[in-house]
Amino acid sequence: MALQFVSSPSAVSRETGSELGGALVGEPPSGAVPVWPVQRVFAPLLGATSAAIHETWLSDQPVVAGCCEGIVWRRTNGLLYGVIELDEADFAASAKGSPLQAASEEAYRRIFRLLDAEQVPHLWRVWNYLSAINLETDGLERYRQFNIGRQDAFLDCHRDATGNVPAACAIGLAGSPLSIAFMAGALPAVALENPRQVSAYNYPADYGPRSPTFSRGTLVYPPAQEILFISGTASIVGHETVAPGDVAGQCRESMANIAAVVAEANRLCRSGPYALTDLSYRVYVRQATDFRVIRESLAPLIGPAEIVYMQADICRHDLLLEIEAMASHSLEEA
Ligand code: 3EB
Repeated sequence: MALQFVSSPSAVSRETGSELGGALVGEPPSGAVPVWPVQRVFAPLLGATSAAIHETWLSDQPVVAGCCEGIVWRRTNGLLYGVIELDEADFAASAKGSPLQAASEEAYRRIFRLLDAEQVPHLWRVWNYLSAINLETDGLERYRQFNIGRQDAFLDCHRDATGNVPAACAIGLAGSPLSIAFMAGALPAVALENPRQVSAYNYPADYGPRSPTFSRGTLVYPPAQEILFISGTASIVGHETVAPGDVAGQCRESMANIAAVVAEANRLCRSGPYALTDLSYRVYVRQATDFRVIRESLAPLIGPAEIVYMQADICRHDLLLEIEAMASHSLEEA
């Protein structure tokens, strides 16, 4: 397969030239970090056999590297992976809302400028991390500040802020800078929504002055390949949190939502059907003490699939977990 996702407890020791980028999840490393774009997701792993996991996208196509306006990126034929980290303190003097709002808007503006310049205009998947995501400052929760900056950048850069929007997650990590990784492509994604949920870009104003700009999932098309990205998915039906305070109930609702997005993917995909048991999962757990219940609740629904669990904060205070997933199929050339 042209683009491959690999996960390993140790750093890829020597660069092979096929690395596009990835993430370093878990404890900060004591030694060297990879030279390719790596998103640092420093959060305690739960139930893992290693302190950290190196996740890497590998390509069998020639890879070109670049760095622009603080974005470290690599690209190959038809797709680009990049990472940007911004320090909110650098935006303290901004006239536009809070430092976080200004940093979020600036990060997305830079991403869109890069994608235009590199002619990979279609944002496929975005991984957003910020610190203290539920903290209210100046009367507005920080996640909601982030949503204002993100949506402003989409609108000002003449991007759709509804419908054709990327898959995403937005997660709180203690002590993290604003960190955004993204994958973009030359071909548009097929955006997926969930019939059980109001589209996030249509959430009512109860959840903040601006709606979040993401789809429930995307089908994306590297050459001869189809990848399914399922966005961060939580215990939300319609637009409301369900099963507050009930961690097993939130597991069931989250998986019912993922199953509904997979069903949409299977309606729209070009490859064969996707199944819950052949996705690879990342699960964000708000309270480490809920981990065992979550693992036991998910096991019968997911089977032996690859699952990485970590402690992190979810964007609504009443959500106890969030689950994201992905899978890849090769496409037969006609
Ligand atoms: C939700 O469904 C839960 O703001 O990018 C999930 C995935 C969530 C992505 C984002 C937020 C985001 O509203 C939260």
